[in-house]
Amino acid sequence: MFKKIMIANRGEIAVRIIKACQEMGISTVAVFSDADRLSLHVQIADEAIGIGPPPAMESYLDIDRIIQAAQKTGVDAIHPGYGFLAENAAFARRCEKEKIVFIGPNSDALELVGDKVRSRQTLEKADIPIIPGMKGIVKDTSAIKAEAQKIGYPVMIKASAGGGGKGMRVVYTEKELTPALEAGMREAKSAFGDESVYLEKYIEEPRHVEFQALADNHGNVVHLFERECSIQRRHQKIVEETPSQALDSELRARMGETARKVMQVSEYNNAGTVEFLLDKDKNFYFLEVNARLQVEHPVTELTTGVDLVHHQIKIAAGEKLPFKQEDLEQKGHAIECRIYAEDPRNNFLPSSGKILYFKEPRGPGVRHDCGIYSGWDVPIYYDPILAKLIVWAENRETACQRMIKALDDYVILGVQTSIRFLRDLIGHPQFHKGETTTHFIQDHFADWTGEKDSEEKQRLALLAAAFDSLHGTTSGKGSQTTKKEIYSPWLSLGKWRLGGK
Ligand code: MV4
Repeated sequence: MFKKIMIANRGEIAVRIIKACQEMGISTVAVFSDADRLSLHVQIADEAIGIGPPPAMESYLDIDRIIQAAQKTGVDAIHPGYGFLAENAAFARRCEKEKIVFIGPNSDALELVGDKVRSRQTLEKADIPIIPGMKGIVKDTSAIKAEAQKIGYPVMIKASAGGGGKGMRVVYTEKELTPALEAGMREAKSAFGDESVYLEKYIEEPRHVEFQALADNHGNVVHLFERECSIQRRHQKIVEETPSQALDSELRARMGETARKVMQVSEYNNAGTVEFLLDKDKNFYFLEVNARLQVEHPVTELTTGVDLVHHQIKIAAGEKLPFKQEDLEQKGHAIECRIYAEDPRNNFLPSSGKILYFKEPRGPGVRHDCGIYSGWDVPIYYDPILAKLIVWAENRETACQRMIKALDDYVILGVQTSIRFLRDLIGHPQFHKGETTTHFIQDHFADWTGEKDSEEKQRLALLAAAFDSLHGTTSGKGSQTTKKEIYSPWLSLGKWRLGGK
């Protein structure tokens, strides 16, 4: 087993991974940009090392600096978390070359699943259901027109290097095709440096259902059932849950077997997720592989009892999976809400500033994966996810009630957050019925304004914050690297302000 692991990430996911390492008796190295000197992940790691200026391109995305930091601290392995370098085949290859274990898939598999066109070709040969569409990239417009005719409108333009909805366009008639192609190619070029696009049949109002998989280095592959992630806003997931209300046990088994086959055919190892679109008639189509630990992994952990980060580390160290498919089952229901520093009343604009006060919900079946503390400044440079609130209960109804109560109990002052929006979302009758498609937010929350927290609740929370500060019950902990700067948020609270920037 590894002695020392570097976590090449920040925020709640770095904290999550550091804790897993500590549980396994593995020493941890955090990395931090200048904007993250005082961040929680730095404070809880055994060691921490600076990797450069705040912009991610010069720190968390800089392969040379990360590798140098790994060599300097003498780590055996690097866990990339999600985002940043997690799905970067060049980074995985570099780790392989430097004899540092990359805790994730091998670089060939990473490259294959990152190439939408090539993975469609590979998987189609293996009889995996893919969305009907083009087999390869064609650059000339008249040939693409003919393809669109063959597929049948509406069609969707996608970037070959794509993901995250960039370069995507829905086209309903032939007349719109050429301008949409040009726009899609321009967007793909600027987002991925590759203008290649292809066409697929457009699936209307699909559900997004993904299957978690684990594959060891000895050919064993299991799936850990599905996550329903249809509730998204601009390709950003907001709420995830498992089990999906759209699957029965027969469909679940078929999709799960398909997910395993995708992993086998791609010669994939470690943790990965196979995404499907599910149409109104319950046809499912392979969408893509997410070659990383995902933000929403905790709902799978709570319903299967499997710690995905532990297994990622064990697989990377060469261990065999200790369970078979038939050993795994889903128990109860789990829901996750992502807590962002953003203003849902103002087009979800990121909100930066100091966390003046922070009280996390607690209780049976409540898990809080968190990257912040009272007094910490939310930097403007990165994805504004602060924490994730995850609940488990025996059934969906109770899980919803538990989530609503937990959101009601959750206090963050100083920055705007999505908490109140999430509470209304989980409380919506359509959500209650499990009728969640990718159009949910658009259909039901397009012009949500919501209620503000009452003045009284805010005043009470501030009072509690002041009380805490007098008694020193909440304070940041020092760390190896930042010991000199032991920090008391209460000395630098500044002006008491509730709004956030
Ligand atoms: C689609 C689709 C409909 N038809 N492909 C969005 C992100 C990217 N990874 C794939 N996406 C979609 N691909 C076809 N042929 C609809 C979407 C889509 C979507 C998918 C999953 C979750 C939310 C979504 C929101 C809008 C569009």
